[in-house]
This record gives sequence, structure tokens and C-alpha cells, in this order.
Amino acid sequence: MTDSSSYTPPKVWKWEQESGGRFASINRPIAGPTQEKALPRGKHPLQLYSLATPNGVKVTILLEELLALGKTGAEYDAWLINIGSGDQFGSGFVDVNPNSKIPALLDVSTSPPTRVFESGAILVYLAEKFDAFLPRDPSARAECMSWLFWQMGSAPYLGGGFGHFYAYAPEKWEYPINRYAMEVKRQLDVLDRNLAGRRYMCGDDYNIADMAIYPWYGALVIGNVYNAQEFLDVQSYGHVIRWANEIQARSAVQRGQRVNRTWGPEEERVPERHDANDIR
Ligand SMILES: N[C@@H](CCC(=O)N[C@@H](CS)C(=O)NCC(=O)O)C(=O)O
Repeated sequence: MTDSSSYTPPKVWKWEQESGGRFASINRPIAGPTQEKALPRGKHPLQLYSLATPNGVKVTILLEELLALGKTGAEYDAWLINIGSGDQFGSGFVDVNPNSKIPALLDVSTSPPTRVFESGAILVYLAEKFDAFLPRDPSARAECMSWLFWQMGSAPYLGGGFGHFYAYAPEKWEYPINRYAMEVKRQLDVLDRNLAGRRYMCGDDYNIADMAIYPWYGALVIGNVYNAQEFLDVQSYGHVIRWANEIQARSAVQRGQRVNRTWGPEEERVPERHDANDIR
């Protein structure tokens, strides 16, 4: 074990210096807006303010799935929020999400407009509004909600914990990498055991629980985040890989993953989406 006993926490923590690592420039210990900046508004009922990170694509995947089902009321404008430049601290964005994180949704088809923040709340709001991808039967709905909330509670250990220390921190520290690798492998085993007997997270039907879990854990096992397939021995979670590949093959999933993306192959990026034809 590395010796990391050189740091003694002061009596009171102070914000004196950047902690280092990727995202250090946007991290701060206070909430609220840093600048006046109105959000743009397009012509569709749904205004999405987001970025194609795992939390962002959950929502664009659902919107593309709803449109693929013929739910035309799910037409949306997807505006780019560049979190690296601090767009999430603009006053207009903070009005829609006081937590200053993507994704955030404004439904302008209601009067007054409805704001929704937190990806799980957005998925439930849209699934209820369009009566799709969320079972009506109370027991099936409880199972779907259980896995949806599982994702909300678990993914911070994968992203903020494992991903941060394995991929983004300024140095490789053994203690946090061990701690979070252990937890992420446990979570993958939870998923693998569930998917051993089920096609999708809740059984035979694909729903918002799959759409929430896939962008994090599906992406992890098929190699789209953190480049940690070998380190975590993801081959041992064969059911998760089978499920992730099936979801990845869906056309709406592929479309949704491209919306608000500003990285990767140029021809696949769709920084803003205002029309179905924006995704070719
Ligand atoms: N629990 C939130 C997490 C959202 C989140 O962490 N978003 C990140 C991008 S993936 C973000 O906007 N970070 C900007 C920041 O922290 O300033 C959700 O599920 O919506």
C-alpha cells in the first residue's frame, strides 16, 4: 500500500487551490449562478439543455426511442451545455437546474413551463407523459423504479469514484482505485446476476431502467468509458456484455448517443439537435 500519510487535514477546510485533475477548473464549493446568461429556446415542446455524457445520453436515448415509437409530442430541441466552459453556471441554466448539472429539461407545452432536473426525474417525467417505457402494473413499475434508483445511487461510485481516480486524477493512488474498483466489480456482479435470468433489467421488456444503466455500465463493459475493460476483467460479466451489445445495436440508442456530442469522429457529432434530420 502506498504511504499517503503526508497530509493532515486542517481544522477547517478552505478553498485555496484547485484540487488538480480533469474538471478541476469547474469544481467549486458553492452553488448558484456565476454569470447572467439566458438559455436559448427553440420551436419544439421539449427544450433539453445537455451534453452527451452518460448522464446526458440517458435522456436523448429515451427521446429518440419515443420518436421512433411515433410519439411526435416528444420532438425536442437539444442545446449544448459545455460544462468545461462553465455553461452550467449561467443564470438561465441554474433557473432550470439549481444543481448546475446536465441534463436539464424544460417542457414548454405546459403552462407555465415545467422544469425537470436530475436524469432519473427526467426519464420518469417523459415516460409518464408519453405512457411508454415505464410499466403501469404496480409490481412491474416498482421493479423498474428499483433499478432506476439503483442506478442513481450506484453510478457516482463508478463515475465520481472509480472513473475519477482511475482515469482523471493527477496521479494514480492505490487506495481510492482499490476501493472503487472493488465496489464497481460488486455492482457489475449485481447486474450480471440479474441479467443471467432476464433479457432486460426488469424482464422481457426494455424500459427506462435499461436506458439509465446502459450509458454507464453498458459503456464500461463494451469499452466506451475509462478504458478499463482489462483492469476490471469485464469479460467475467458475460450477461452484462450480452445485454449492452443488444441495447447498443438499437437505432434510437445510436442516435441518442450522438446528440450534444462534441468529441469523437467529426461525422458522428451532433452538437445541437433541432430536427430529426440533424442526425444522419
Ligand atoms: N445525478 C445527476 C448527475 C448529473 C451530473 O453529474 N452531470 C455532470 C455531467 S455527467 C455535470 O453536469 N457536471 C458539471 C459540474 O459538475 O459542474 C443526474 O443523474 O442528472
